[in-house]
Amino acid sequence: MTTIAPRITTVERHMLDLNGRNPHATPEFSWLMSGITLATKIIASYVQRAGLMEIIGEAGRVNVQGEVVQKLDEFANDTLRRCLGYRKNIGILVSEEDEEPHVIQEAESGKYIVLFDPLDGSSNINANVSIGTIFSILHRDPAVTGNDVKSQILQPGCKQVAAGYVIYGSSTVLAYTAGAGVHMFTLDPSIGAYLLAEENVKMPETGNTYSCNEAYEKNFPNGIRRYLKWAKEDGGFSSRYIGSLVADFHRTLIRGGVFLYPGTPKAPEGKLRLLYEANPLAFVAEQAGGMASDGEQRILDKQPTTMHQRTPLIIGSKNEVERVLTF
Ligand code: P6P
Repeated sequence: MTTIAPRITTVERHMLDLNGRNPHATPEFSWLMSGITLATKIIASYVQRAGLMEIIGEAGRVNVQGEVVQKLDEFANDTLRRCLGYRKNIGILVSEEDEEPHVIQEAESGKYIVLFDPLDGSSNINANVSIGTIFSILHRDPAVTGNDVKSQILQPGCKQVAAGYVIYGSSTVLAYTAGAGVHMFTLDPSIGAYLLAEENVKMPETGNTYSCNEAYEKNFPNGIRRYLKWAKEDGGFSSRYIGSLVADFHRTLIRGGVFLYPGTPKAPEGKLRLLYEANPLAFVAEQAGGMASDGEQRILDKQPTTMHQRTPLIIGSKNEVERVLTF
């Protein structure tokens, strides 16, 4: 019998296979996700060339056609809106870049809400540091009638149907969950396909790495300061901080440890956004066996009050997050 070579699983094939194992992974859901994969492939091609664009003088100036070349994060935002804006089953788009949501389908057909940070950490691009796209998918809440768009959007993270991120680094990696584990894909740019790299990714339960911007340490809550003192003096921890959320989270998912972006007296809610940064990464973290808290409660239990609200974030290995909370 001829042995068939191991199956090449694209992310679209993987989502269809999930059908049944996850009630949300329906073919129409896969159609929605293909809008995200298409957009992130386009963004990846531009991010990889960003340095070159700088060299050939296109970025941030008027190019030969006389068009002003968009900043990369504006480009990423427009690309996501274009790729998602015409998928009949998407009703509302929420972007970190846009103050107001985009209603693209009325309630009956557009049952999904897609929220995203199109290019988080883009300030790092000219330092050639990995940056990323973070996305979160909700169902329109059938209990909310009429055009009250904001209350459709303001659902706690535990209601997410799916979530994930793409990290544009030495390779472009997509990690997503639809509630049945976390699965990772690597983009093969030569064929333009995300190929399955790892299924059911598990975050190590412990990890002796802490990740935070220690420049603000003096302003952190006392419990966090006590934890950092323990980690350095007794825990034998090492510190890793890239300053790009997706990169710091991806490392934490793979190697374990804890990422912290606490509040300070000047910014009591911290810097990171709840709806399209903390919630999606918290969903991924929990599906990989990790944990995510704001220091008081589970991130996924937080009832949002405004679209762009911020939240303190402690996310990573279960045992490490629990240890932080004991302080
Ligand atoms: P700080 C990047 O600007 C970003 O939004 C996240 O990607 C990153 O985790 C954070 O800000 C870094 O903030 O205050 O340490 O420079």
